[in-house]
Amino acid sequence: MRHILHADFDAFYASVEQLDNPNLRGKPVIVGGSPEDRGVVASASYEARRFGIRSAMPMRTAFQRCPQAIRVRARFDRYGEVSRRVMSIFRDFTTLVEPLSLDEAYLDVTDSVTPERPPGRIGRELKARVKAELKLTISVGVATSKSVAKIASDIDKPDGLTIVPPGSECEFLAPLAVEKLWGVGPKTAARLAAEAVHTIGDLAAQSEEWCRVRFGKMGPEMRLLALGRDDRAVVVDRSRKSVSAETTLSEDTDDPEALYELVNRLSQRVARALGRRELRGRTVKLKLRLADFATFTRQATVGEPVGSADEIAMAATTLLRPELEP
Ligand code: DCP
Ligand code: MG
Ligand code: MG
Repeated sequence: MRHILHADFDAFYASVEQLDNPNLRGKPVIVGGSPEDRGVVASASYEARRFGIRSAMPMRTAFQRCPQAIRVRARFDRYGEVSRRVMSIFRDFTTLVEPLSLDEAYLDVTDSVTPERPPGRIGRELKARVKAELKLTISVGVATSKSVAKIASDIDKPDGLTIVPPGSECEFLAPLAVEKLWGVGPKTAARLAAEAVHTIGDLAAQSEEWCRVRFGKMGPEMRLLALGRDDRAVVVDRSRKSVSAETTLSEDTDDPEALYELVNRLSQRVARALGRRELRGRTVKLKLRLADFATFTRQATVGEPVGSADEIAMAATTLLRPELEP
């Protein structure tokens, strides 16, 4: 049996801003673009969430909900620095660390578990070290698989520690909304709801055949996750092969101008990340996700390795253009 932790910072960008500027502490803080530029919320402090402010919401809506909110511009370099420090704390606990994004990672702590040091205790130690060294809180889920650990870390935010003891996975998952499962987006959830499947328990109760008939190959996989079964290993980030930036729009758009502008912004982020590591890239890849969550990629290998925002944006725009044609 394996013991997996999933750790994720609480309100990551907003918490870093509150840490660096004491005037922001205890206040509704939003990190993101300006309302005039159709900016969206990247991260909202828990004080701001009380007003119903959420990630990916238009900044304008956020200020309607909470006019006294304080907006700060994102400082990606700073978040990257905090991220490197937290990952290095994680690596003190185990070499098996798989970062998922700047603010979260899976840790396989199986080999560190002893009768005196059960997995839940390791989770507690991890939270304490991050708090002591970085003055920031993480939420941690402790389980026997990645899927359950990730769901667990999210369930008691902020500053949560949720332990799912071996054998109790089904019981833990059963009452939760089916959207909590990896790969179940709004569209799949709506199709499930039409069949009166609302909770993970509802899905777990269906037969493999039932799932396959309705959802194809994905069906039985979804069912296994609903049963708390997930054999995916924690994969250590080997030498970095790519640098990426992505965002989710709060509202779907097919406006070419808005999309080109977005490509420019993301290209700037990629260029900054490359610059920090003194890297350039030979292949530029564009990932698009449509309203129905269908995701596809287009890529091109360029003659001369690119590093600047303009070079990257040029290549990415060339990939995007044919996709916008009717
Ligand atoms: N982020 C973003 N745009 C999004 C979602 C997230 O730019 N649509 C950025 C800002 C977040 C960071 O990624 O601070 C981490 O994302 P999380 O989903 O972990 O969200 P938070 O850490 O902000 O909040 P939570 O406490 O829910 O984890
Ligand atoms: Mg987070
Ligand atoms: Mg996260």
